[in-house]
Amino acid sequence: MKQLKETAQKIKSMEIRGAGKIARVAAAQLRDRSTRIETRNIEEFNREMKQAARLLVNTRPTAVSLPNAVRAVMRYEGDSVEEAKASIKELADGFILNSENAVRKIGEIGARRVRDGDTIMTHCNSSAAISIMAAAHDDGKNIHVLATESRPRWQGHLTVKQLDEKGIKTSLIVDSAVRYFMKEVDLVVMGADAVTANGSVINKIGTSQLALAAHEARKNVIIAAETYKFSPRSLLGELIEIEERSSSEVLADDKLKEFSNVSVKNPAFDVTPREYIDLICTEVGAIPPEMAYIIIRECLGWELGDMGKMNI
Ligand code: RI2
Repeated sequence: MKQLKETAQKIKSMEIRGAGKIARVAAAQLRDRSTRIETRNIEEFNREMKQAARLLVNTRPTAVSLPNAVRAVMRYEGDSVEEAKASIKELADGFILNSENAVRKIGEIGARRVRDGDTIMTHCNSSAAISIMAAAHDDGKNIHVLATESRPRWQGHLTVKQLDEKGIKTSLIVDSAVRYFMKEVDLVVMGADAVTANGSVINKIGTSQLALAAHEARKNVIIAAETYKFSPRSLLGELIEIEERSSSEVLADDKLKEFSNVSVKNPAFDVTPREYIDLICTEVGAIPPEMAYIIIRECLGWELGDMGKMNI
């Protein structure tokens, strides 16, 4: 359990981060955990696996990719521990491979919406969004990216580093400059932590005001999201929980202590209504947000039936 707990802690602290990445890491952790469970009793094995699954799911509440990945692996079958382990390995490896392919495919599909000479604005650090920009660049399109810092965790620094390594011209801007620069923008490309049945997108805090500024300026907003970021539970009326992170990410504890009447609010995500989104680019195609329901039914249908049973 030690390794799993350590990884769970890294996901919590965001040493391991990004909705797709934490999903792949969780799948791999469940697979690795299963190999280390020594019992030959299937009931005991199942209990241990459930405990591991719960630990991973409880690390971060917003990114739906995480419970979706865990459930994808926890669908394993087997009457014996040996069979169960083989099934877990197949499901986990399959999920990871599909996920990597999905990010690549999203790049191919999304790049078709990028024109030569476009200025693209992005927010936070999304591997799916970067896949689109990288594919457009590889296609020989000359693009310029405006990347927000994405406070308080500065994921924008990762974005500019990754784009720089690919040879893409990028400007780092402060989060509050998005409307100032919107007139220069041709296209906004961002990632997602969750997509609900009604087509709303939950992504890094600041996404909704960026989308609002783009909408006002009549600029297209593309969300890059693998299908496993869509929320089957939203179909049952469940709301996506917005993670509230530590105040120390915004203001150091000793500074905060100097005040008597000040608190810090630090929601990590916000909700962008579908009206501000033109397209959600998934690995199975670029869809209008109104079609989110279809993705949930077609690609995650199994999950609905399993939800009660899994109990995680
Ligand atoms: P990919 C991140 O969350 C960002 O909000 C980003 O847009 C989203 O996950 C998707 O990232 P955080 O872990 O899966 O930084 O596209 O809180 O990499």
